[in-house]
Amino acid sequence: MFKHTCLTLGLIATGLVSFSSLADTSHSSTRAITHAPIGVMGDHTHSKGEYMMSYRMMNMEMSGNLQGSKSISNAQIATSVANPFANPPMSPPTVRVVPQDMSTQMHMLGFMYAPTNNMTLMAMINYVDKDMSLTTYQGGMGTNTLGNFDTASSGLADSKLAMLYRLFDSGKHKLHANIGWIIPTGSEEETAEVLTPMNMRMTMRLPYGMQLSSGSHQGELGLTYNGFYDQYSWGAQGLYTSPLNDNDQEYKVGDKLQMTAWAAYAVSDVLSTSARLKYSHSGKIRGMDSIIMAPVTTANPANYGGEMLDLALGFNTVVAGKHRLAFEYQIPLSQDVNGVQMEMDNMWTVGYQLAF
Ligand SMILES: [Cu+2]
Repeated sequence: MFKHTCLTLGLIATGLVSFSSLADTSHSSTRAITHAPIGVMGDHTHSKGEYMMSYRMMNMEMSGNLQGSKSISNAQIATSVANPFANPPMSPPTVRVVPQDMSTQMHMLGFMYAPTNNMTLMAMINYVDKDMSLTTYQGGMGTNTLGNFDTASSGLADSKLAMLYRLFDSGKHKLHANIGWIIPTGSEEETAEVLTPMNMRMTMRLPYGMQLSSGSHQGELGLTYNGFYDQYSWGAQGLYTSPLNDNDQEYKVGDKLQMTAWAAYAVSDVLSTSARLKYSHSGKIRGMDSIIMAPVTTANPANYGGEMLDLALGFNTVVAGKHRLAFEYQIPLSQDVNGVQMEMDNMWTVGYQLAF
């Protein structure tokens, strides 16, 4: 993991140096540094009458499992982690299916419009693609494995409408409020074929983490600060997201608090580099989907949420005066999950933005 991260960061740095020497003299009013790192949503407001389109792609890789903040092996999970749906001999006393790897890609299409100088409206549509590989242990006990299988889900995820309201703007310091509404436009009833401990192939509803949508309407409230001085910019954002209703399957995802702070340096007008810390805290799933009752860690609503601290490094560029391209690479510094959950390895976001 560490080797891979170093290699990737090295490649980014090499790319940065060659890019900055290529594109440093073009003059434009659009400076790369005026936007936050691309992983930050709702970071900036627009002036009256401005529009912006954006496309982001986010990729996240996970592998192995954590119990709290410590690694836990496959065999330990299969022999010691209780199955909350135990009903022997039909359903074993411990979890018998263990997640191995997961990758998530999210495509985000965004639109911004400012009807006044103080108010920017935002809409976002998301498409998500999830893949997970799992190992099934044989029968109700022991450490013999039956085999591996993959599950996948893809489609429209939750959408978002938001208003960014400017509270203060001196040019050097800017503060706005984020008020958002997340709309459950995706499905929370995705299914896939699984390999059971009894060596049967069955099509079942996928656990919560593999669904495309939370299924609930959610409210989001926050504050975003941006500061600018000379070749430097910095900022911070706090966002609190909470479901407003139980979904149709009678559960809701946990509340989520996200706090991030960043600093950026303008190598030139068209290139800036950034470093960012990101903290998030989210709660367990409340309630449950009575159709999701498999002997796998991800089927337990208590195995959701936790605390994470991440570090992200990135760059913003402006090409031909108005096309913004940006990249950010994120690794966890610490993870403390509720119950037993997969471990996040790394995440990256690439984005394109065009204002007109
Ligand atoms: Cu914008």
